Amino acid sequence: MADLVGLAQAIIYRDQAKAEELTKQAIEEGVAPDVILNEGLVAGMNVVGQKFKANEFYVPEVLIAARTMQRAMEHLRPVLIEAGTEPVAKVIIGTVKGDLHDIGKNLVAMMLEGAGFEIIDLGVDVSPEKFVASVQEKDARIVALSALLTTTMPAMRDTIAAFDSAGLRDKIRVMVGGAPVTQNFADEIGADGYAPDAASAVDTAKQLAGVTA
Ligand code: B1M
Repeated sequence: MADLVGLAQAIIYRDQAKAEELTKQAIEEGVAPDVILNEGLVAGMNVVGQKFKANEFYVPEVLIAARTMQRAMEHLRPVLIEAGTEPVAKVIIGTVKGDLHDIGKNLVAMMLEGAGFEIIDLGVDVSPEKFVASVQEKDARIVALSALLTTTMPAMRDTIAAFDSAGLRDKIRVMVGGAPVTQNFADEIGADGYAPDAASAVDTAKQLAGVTA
């Protein structure tokens, strides 16, 4: 019988082989893919996020848990697509222009994917023009900007200004984060949301998507 509690545990304890095995088993038994996603994988990642916030897990544990989930997702993704399960929302994420740091941004992307968001990752050193083009092309609702350098924080403001100039500002919600970024800075540049860490980024993205966190 499908073991979704065991699947969640496999994510929390970062047991990749078990996570893949239980995901395949649940698919073979005909469990609905959104149930496998929400009651197995996302439930596990939620606990990982809580443990990260409580300083019970650190960056390596979260990264490995997220990778475990991604391996399980490789089996589930085709079934989800076939079933037409809608993602929570589409998120375009990137580290802003001039900034090459991506460890935190990748962690945020993985946690968001773990929470059911569809992620379009533009990478690092992303210009305002590239963010604008991606929003136009992908029709995403949320844009997530990361910066690790005080010298690249102004690029967040420039990116929001570029959305304004392109007439896109009302169509999207912009969230910002990264070690030097604060709620005050987010307010100052007119961002819609801020999160201090990857687990809180999930709560912020859910709020921006209109989903109860
Ligand atoms: Co650089 N670097 N670095 N660096 N680097 C810092 C950031 C620095 C604080 C080190 C220091 O001087 N003490 C300093 C910045 C100082 C400042 O601006 N005030 C610095 C500097 C100066 C530089 C260079 C200029 C060094 C040089 O060349 N002279 C250079 C700049 C290159 C560039 O970007 N143009 C540089 C280069 C590099 C490496 C390439 C060597 C490497 C990056 C590798 C990579 O990312 N692939 C690197 C690293 C690793 C660091 C440190 C050591 C670690 C950063 C990190 O990955 N942390 C960092 C010092 C430090 O933090 N101790 C440092 C772990 C990561 C999980 O945390 O990224 O904060 P973090 O992400 C967190 C939160 O911030 C949040 O969630 C994450 C998880 O909880 N978060 C978001 C992040 N994005 C978010 C987005 C959200 C929400 C939350 O919503 C959208």
